[in-house]
Amino acid sequence: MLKVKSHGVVAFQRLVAVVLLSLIEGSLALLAQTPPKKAEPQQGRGGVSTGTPVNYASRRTVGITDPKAPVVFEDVTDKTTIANFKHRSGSRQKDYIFETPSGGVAMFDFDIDLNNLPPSPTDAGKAGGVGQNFCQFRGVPVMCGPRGLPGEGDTLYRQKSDGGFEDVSAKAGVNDPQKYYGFASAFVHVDEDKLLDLIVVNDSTPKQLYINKGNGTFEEVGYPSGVALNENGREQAGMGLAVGDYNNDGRVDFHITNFSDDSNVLYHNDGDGNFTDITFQAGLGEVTIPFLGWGTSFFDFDNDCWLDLFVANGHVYPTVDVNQWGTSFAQQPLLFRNLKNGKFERVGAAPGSALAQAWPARGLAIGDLDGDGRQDVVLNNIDSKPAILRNVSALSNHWLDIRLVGDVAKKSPRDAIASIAYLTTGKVRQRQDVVSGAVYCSQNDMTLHFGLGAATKVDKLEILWPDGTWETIDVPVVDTKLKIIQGKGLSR
Ligand SMILES: [Ca+2]
Ligand SMILES: [Ca+2]
Ligand SMILES: [Ca+2]
Ligand SMILES: [Ca+2]
Repeated sequence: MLKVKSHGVVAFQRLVAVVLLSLIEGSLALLAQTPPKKAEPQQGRGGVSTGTPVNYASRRTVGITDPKAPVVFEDVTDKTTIANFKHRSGSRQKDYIFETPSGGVAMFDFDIDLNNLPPSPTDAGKAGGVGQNFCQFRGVPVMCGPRGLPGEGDTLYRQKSDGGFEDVSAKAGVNDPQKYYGFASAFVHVDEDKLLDLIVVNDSTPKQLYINKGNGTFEEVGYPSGVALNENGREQAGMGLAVGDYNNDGRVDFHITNFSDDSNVLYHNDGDGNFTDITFQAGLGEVTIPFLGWGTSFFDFDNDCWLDLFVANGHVYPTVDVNQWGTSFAQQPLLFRNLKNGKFERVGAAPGSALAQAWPARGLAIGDLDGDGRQDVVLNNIDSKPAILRNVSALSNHWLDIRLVGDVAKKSPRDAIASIAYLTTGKVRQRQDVVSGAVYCSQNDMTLHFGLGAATKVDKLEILWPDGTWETIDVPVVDTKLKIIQGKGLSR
């Protein structure tokens, strides 16, 4: 655990802990859709589908700046003790796929068995080496996987009354007998029946959406819901997962990151268990193609009541830096502003600002590190130190942070996971869910952050607690953080 200390011009007012999780994952990554007749590996045991090979004269994932852009984030890493932390994930040359997922970031306020390895690219061409049958990406030897490597099922543990746990995966119908290459997952309310549902994002295999039937079992609806594949009926690399209601229609949508030479994907929740891939209509398609995305989160960086989108990027193949494929190992992060009309636009990177820098990023966590009402960002970067991105954008809009505390006696967890807060200002009704997981191996601050735009008062704040009960709270002030205890209202 590393603490972020107050330092120089960075006036961090609160003690905030940033925990860097050095996790090596045990597993790797159309409208109503139908399963493909047969899953066909597109590149033998290597990589994921990546389109037609194209050579570029320059990188498209670093050094893209806009001199006219305002500075949104300032990299303050070296002003903190985080500067001394270095994450390391296996070899530089990345011979094996498990050297590439790296780890994540968790943010909260707290006052291999190496037998039977697949061929390694380093051994490629060596006489008698195990690398004689190495895997290729565009004709260049790379690590193998995930295709061709054994996957792993998923496990759901149910807590028993004696405090122990039992494995209910098969009984509940979430054990993933196909053994897809799972990356990100989240329990979240997909429909309005007050029962938590589950989405599992898998690498190079279909995504799974499990609807909670309320009797201890789930129904897997990935294909009929439209989230198993993209709009072209293709499996994608499925790394990170953002959950949030970006268009303020009261239903939670999904944004999922993918491989380079493929776009990330935005699924709009149409209701009644239907989702539509609207990535390109929303402006999130073309621009994301050169990037290999990992952690992603919806958050309102400019406090205008509409959720924006952050994406951490970085490639898995070091060899991309010595080939002219238009991509790079370290990549700029992407910030997209919500244009309030169903579309997003990439926020330009002011030269010298954090958005102009390139990192080999993986994990991502969002939270207000300095309590100034602007959401900050922490990236965990493979084989290097993390990056702390302080939000320094113009602070003209109002905001409200809400920390929910559930009542255990009413069978709501104390951390209030599964709660939903609905906040109304004027004609805009925003929704924020208390979610654990998603992003990518990381945990955002579970404080719910609402941008209020020009509003200086909250017209209505409704809380739907995990036990299914509603509570309406009078909000006396804005531009502050409030704690709400189930059944007891505001607390100091
Ligand atoms: Ca549900
Ligand atoms: Ca929505
Ligand atoms: Ca916004
Ligand atoms: Ca801040």
